[in-house]
Amino acid sequence: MKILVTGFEPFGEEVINPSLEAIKKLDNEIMGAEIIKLKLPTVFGKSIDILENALEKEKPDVVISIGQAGGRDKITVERVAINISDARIPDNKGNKPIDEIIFEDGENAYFSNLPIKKIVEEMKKENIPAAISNTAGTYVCNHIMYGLLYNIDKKYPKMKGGFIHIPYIPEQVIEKNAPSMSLENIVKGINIAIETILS
Ligand code: PCA
Repeated sequence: MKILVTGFEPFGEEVINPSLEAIKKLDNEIMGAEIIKLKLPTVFGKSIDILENALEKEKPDVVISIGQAGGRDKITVERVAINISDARIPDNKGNKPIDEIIFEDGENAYFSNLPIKKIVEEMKKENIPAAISNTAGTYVCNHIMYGLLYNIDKKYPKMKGGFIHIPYIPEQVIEKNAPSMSLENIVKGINIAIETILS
Protein backbone atom coordinates (compact mmCIF):
# COMPACT_ATOMS: atom_id res chain seq x y z
CA MET A 1 0.00 0.00 0.00
CA LYS A 2 1.35 3.37 -1.04
CA ILE A 3 0.02 6.73 0.10
CA LEU A 4 1.04 9.96 -1.57
CA VAL A 5 0.67 12.99 0.67
CA THR A 6 1.12 16.44 -0.82
CA GLY A 7 1.67 19.88 0.76
CA PHE A 8 1.98 23.36 -0.72
CA GLU A 9 4.78 25.88 -0.65
CA PRO A 10 4.02 29.20 1.14
CA PHE A 11 1.96 31.74 -0.81
CA GLY A 12 0.57 35.24 -0.43
CA GLU A 13 2.08 37.06 2.54
CA GLU A 14 3.10 33.87 4.34
CA VAL A 15 6.67 32.62 4.77
CA ILE A 16 5.62 29.13 5.81
CA ASN A 17 2.84 26.81 4.78
CA PRO A 18 1.68 24.51 7.59
CA SER A 19 0.73 21.84 5.05
CA LEU A 20 4.38 21.48 4.10
CA GLU A 21 5.57 21.61 7.71
CA ALA A 22 3.02 18.95 8.65
CA ILE A 23 3.83 16.46 5.91
CA LYS A 24 7.56 16.70 6.74
CA LYS A 25 6.69 15.39 10.21
CA LEU A 26 4.81 12.30 9.03
CA ASP A 27 6.53 8.93 9.44
CA ASN A 28 7.68 7.28 6.24
CA GLU A 29 5.58 4.24 7.13
CA ILE A 30 2.18 4.21 8.81
CA MET A 31 0.40 0.93 9.65
CA GLY A 32 2.60 -0.82 7.08
CA ALA A 33 1.78 1.65 4.29
CA GLU A 34 4.56 3.51 2.54
CA ILE A 35 4.15 7.28 2.83
CA ILE A 36 5.47 9.35 -0.07
CA LYS A 37 5.66 13.11 0.44
CA LEU A 38 5.46 15.66 -2.33
CA LYS A 39 5.85 19.43 -2.22
CA LEU A 40 3.69 21.27 -4.73
CA PRO A 41 4.21 24.83 -5.96
CA THR A 42 1.29 27.16 -5.25
CA VAL A 43 0.95 27.74 -8.97
CA PHE A 44 -2.02 27.07 -11.26
CA GLY A 45 -1.23 24.48 -13.92
CA LYS A 46 2.28 23.58 -12.77
CA SER A 47 0.99 22.05 -9.53
CA ILE A 48 -1.26 19.68 -11.50
CA ASP A 49 1.61 18.80 -13.89
CA ILE A 50 3.83 17.84 -10.95
CA LEU A 51 1.04 15.85 -9.32
CA GLU A 52 0.30 14.02 -12.58
CA ASN A 53 3.98 13.06 -12.92
CA ALA A 54 3.96 11.69 -9.38
CA LEU A 55 0.76 9.69 -10.00
CA GLU A 56 2.35 8.21 -13.12
CA LYS A 57 5.65 7.41 -11.41
CA GLU A 58 4.45 6.21 -8.01
CA LYS A 59 1.03 4.75 -8.85
CA PRO A 60 -0.14 5.36 -5.26
CA ASP A 61 -3.22 3.62 -3.88
CA VAL A 62 -4.28 6.73 -2.01
CA VAL A 63 -3.56 10.44 -2.47
CA ILE A 64 -4.20 13.00 0.27
CA SER A 65 -3.52 16.60 -0.65
CA ILE A 66 -3.17 19.09 2.15
CA GLY A 67 -3.37 22.89 2.05
CA GLN A 68 -3.63 25.89 4.33
CA ALA A 69 -7.02 27.51 4.83
CA GLY A 70 -6.06 30.60 6.81
CA GLY A 71 -9.00 31.74 8.94
CA ARG A 72 -10.61 28.33 9.42
CA ASP A 73 -10.60 27.14 13.00
CA LYS A 74 -10.75 23.38 12.35
CA ILE A 75 -9.18 20.76 10.14
CA THR A 76 -11.66 20.61 7.28
CA VAL A 77 -12.02 17.54 5.12
CA GLU A 78 -13.20 18.66 1.71
CA ARG A 79 -16.17 17.01 0.02
CA VAL A 80 -16.05 18.46 -3.48
CA ALA A 81 -13.81 20.13 -6.07
CA ILE A 82 -15.27 22.31 -8.85
CA ASN A 83 -14.12 22.88 -12.43
CA ILE A 84 -13.24 26.54 -12.06
CA SER A 85 -10.30 28.69 -11.04
CA ASP A 86 -11.07 32.17 -9.76
CA ALA A 87 -8.13 33.68 -7.91
CA ARG A 88 -8.47 36.40 -5.30
CA ILE A 89 -4.69 36.89 -5.20
CA PRO A 90 -2.00 35.96 -7.75
CA ASP A 91 -0.33 32.56 -7.37
CA ASN A 92 3.44 32.29 -6.81
CA LYS A 93 4.11 32.89 -10.52
CA GLY A 94 1.77 35.87 -10.80
CA ASN A 95 -1.10 33.99 -12.50
CA LYS A 96 -4.55 35.20 -11.51
CA PRO A 97 -7.14 33.22 -13.45
CA ILE A 98 -10.70 34.54 -13.32
CA ASP A 99 -13.60 32.16 -14.00
CA GLU A 100 -11.32 29.72 -15.86
CA ILE A 101 -12.33 26.13 -16.52
CA ILE A 102 -9.64 23.70 -15.28
CA PHE A 103 -10.26 20.79 -17.69
CA GLU A 104 -12.54 21.35 -20.72
CA ASP A 105 -13.46 17.66 -20.78
CA GLY A 106 -13.98 17.37 -17.03
CA GLU A 107 -17.21 17.19 -15.05
CA ASN A 108 -18.47 20.35 -13.35
CA ALA A 109 -17.42 18.84 -10.05
CA TYR A 110 -15.93 15.72 -8.52
CA PHE A 111 -16.49 14.34 -5.03
CA SER A 112 -13.68 13.13 -2.78
CA ASN A 113 -13.75 9.35 -2.59
CA LEU A 114 -12.13 9.26 0.84
CA PRO A 115 -14.29 8.29 3.85
CA ILE A 116 -14.71 11.97 4.77
CA LYS A 117 -17.34 11.54 7.49
CA LYS A 118 -15.44 8.75 9.19
CA ILE A 119 -12.21 10.77 9.10
CA VAL A 120 -13.90 13.75 10.78
CA GLU A 121 -15.51 11.49 13.37
CA GLU A 122 -12.19 9.85 14.25
CA MET A 123 -10.40 13.21 14.53
CA LYS A 124 -13.09 14.52 16.87
CA LYS A 125 -12.83 11.38 19.01
CA GLU A 126 -9.18 12.27 19.52
CA ASN A 127 -10.12 15.86 20.43
CA ILE A 128 -8.94 17.39 17.17
CA PRO A 129 -11.41 20.07 15.99
CA ALA A 130 -12.57 18.85 12.58
CA ALA A 131 -15.47 19.26 10.18
CA ILE A 132 -16.57 18.48 6.64
CA SER A 133 -16.20 21.41 4.25
CA ASN A 134 -18.41 21.74 1.20
CA THR A 135 -16.09 24.13 -0.60
CA ALA A 136 -12.37 24.03 -1.20
CA GLY A 137 -12.57 27.56 -2.65
CA THR A 138 -11.54 28.50 -6.17
CA TYR A 139 -7.79 28.99 -5.69
CA VAL A 140 -4.90 26.52 -6.06
CA CYS A 141 -6.23 24.05 -3.47
CA ASN A 142 -9.51 23.50 -5.30
CA HIS A 143 -7.44 23.38 -8.50
CA ILE A 144 -5.23 20.55 -7.22
CA MET A 145 -8.16 18.65 -5.69
CA TYR A 146 -10.01 18.93 -8.99
CA GLY A 147 -6.88 17.88 -10.94
CA LEU A 148 -6.43 14.86 -8.68
CA LEU A 149 -10.05 13.71 -8.92
CA TYR A 150 -10.12 14.34 -12.69
CA ASN A 151 -7.08 12.07 -13.06
CA ILE A 152 -8.67 9.44 -10.83
CA ASP A 153 -11.85 9.59 -12.91
CA LYS A 154 -10.07 9.41 -16.27
CA LYS A 155 -7.09 7.17 -15.56
CA TYR A 156 -6.93 5.58 -12.12
CA PRO A 157 -10.35 4.15 -11.24
CA LYS A 158 -9.03 2.21 -8.23
CA MET A 159 -7.22 5.16 -6.68
CA LYS A 160 -8.63 6.93 -3.62
CA GLY A 161 -8.10 10.64 -3.24
CA GLY A 162 -9.19 13.81 -1.57
CA PHE A 163 -8.18 17.04 0.06
CA ILE A 164 -7.80 18.31 3.63
CA HIS A 165 -7.54 21.98 4.57
CA ILE A 166 -5.73 22.91 7.78
CA PRO A 167 -5.72 26.14 9.83
CA TYR A 168 -2.80 28.50 10.35
CA ILE A 169 -0.29 27.42 12.99
CA PRO A 170 0.27 29.78 15.99
CA GLU A 171 3.45 31.45 14.67
CA GLN A 172 1.47 32.68 11.63
CA VAL A 173 -1.17 34.54 13.65
CA ILE A 174 0.98 36.55 16.05
CA GLU A 175 0.13 39.73 14.13
CA LYS A 176 -3.31 38.58 12.92
CA ASN A 177 -6.73 38.21 14.36
CA ALA A 178 -7.23 34.64 13.21
CA PRO A 179 -7.59 31.16 14.70
CA SER A 180 -4.73 28.68 14.69
CA MET A 181 -4.01 25.06 15.55
CA SER A 182 -0.73 23.62 16.83
CA LEU A 183 1.39 21.81 14.28
CA GLU A 184 1.32 18.79 16.63
CA ASN A 185 -2.47 18.60 16.44
CA ILE A 186 -2.44 19.07 12.68
CA VAL A 187 0.07 16.22 12.29
CA LYS A 188 -2.02 14.09 14.65
CA GLY A 189 -5.09 14.86 12.54
CA ILE A 190 -3.39 13.85 9.31
CA ASN A 191 -2.17 10.64 10.93
CA ILE A 192 -5.74 9.89 12.03
CA ALA A 193 -6.95 10.49 8.47
CA ILE A 194 -4.36 8.05 7.11
CA GLU A 195 -5.15 5.42 9.74
CA THR A 196 -8.87 5.76 9.07
CA ILE A 197 -8.35 5.27 5.34
CA LEU A 198 -6.20 2.22 5.98
CA SER A 199 -8.58 0.55 8.43
N1 PCA B 1 -3.82 26.93 0.32
C1 PCA B 1 -4.34 27.60 -0.85
C2 PCA B 1 -3.42 27.18 -1.98
C3 PCA B 1 -2.20 26.63 -1.31
C4 PCA B 1 -2.59 26.42 0.10
O1 PCA B 1 -1.90 25.87 0.96
C5 PCA B 1 -5.82 27.34 -1.10
O2 PCA B 1 -6.56 27.08 -0.14
O3 PCA B 1 -6.27 27.40 -2.26
